[in-house]
Amino acid sequence: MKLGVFDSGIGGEAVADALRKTFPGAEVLVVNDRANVPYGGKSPETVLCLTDAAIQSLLASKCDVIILACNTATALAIDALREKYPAQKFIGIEPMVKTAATLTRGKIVAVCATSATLASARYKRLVRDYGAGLRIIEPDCGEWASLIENNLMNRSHIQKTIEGVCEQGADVIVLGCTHYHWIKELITELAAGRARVIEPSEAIGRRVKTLLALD
Ligand code: DGN
Repeated sequence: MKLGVFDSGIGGEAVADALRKTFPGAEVLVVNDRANVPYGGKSPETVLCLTDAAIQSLLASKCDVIILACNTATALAIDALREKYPAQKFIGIEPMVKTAATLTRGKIVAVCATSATLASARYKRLVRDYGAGLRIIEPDCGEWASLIENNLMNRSHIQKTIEGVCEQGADVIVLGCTHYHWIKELITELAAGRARVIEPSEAIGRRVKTLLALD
């Protein structure tokens, strides 16, 4: 089995690691677009164009499925890519609003994601379909992906944000950008005893199994 993983940068590596654990025998090809990362502040047209160009090697490698391990690219490009390449199976990654809704006790949830993801029609649909009755806090995480990509992120960059959402009562923090996997431990520590932190890496393996009917 051949799995293709795309992200603008190092967020995809976390998803690829999770897939390698779930499917030890699979060939996992990872592509990123370090020349153009971050995608979070780019227009929908640009994100589509860059993602389309970046996945060409995965398409040429005839992957059984291409995983857009990037919330931003999923939000802005997956529909158009599915239409353009109907023979190719795609899986996207979206902020786990549905899971958060089942986990929150206080009905207050924080979604940390890029501004492009938060502004997308796809995310708004997700909130409409699964976020009824929730108060969703969307803190400004605009610089996070770049800081993580450049290995410059530290506690001081996120402490205020995480304290802020916890003080507002959020008891679930959704990591809606795959880059944030790399600071999950720090966020978990800062939110300890107040909010749990969720991300989709393991759910992706389950989606691959379902899509390829492997169970
Ligand atoms: N890792 C990407 C995401 O999940 O949205 C985007 C990071 C970026 O390029 N800003």
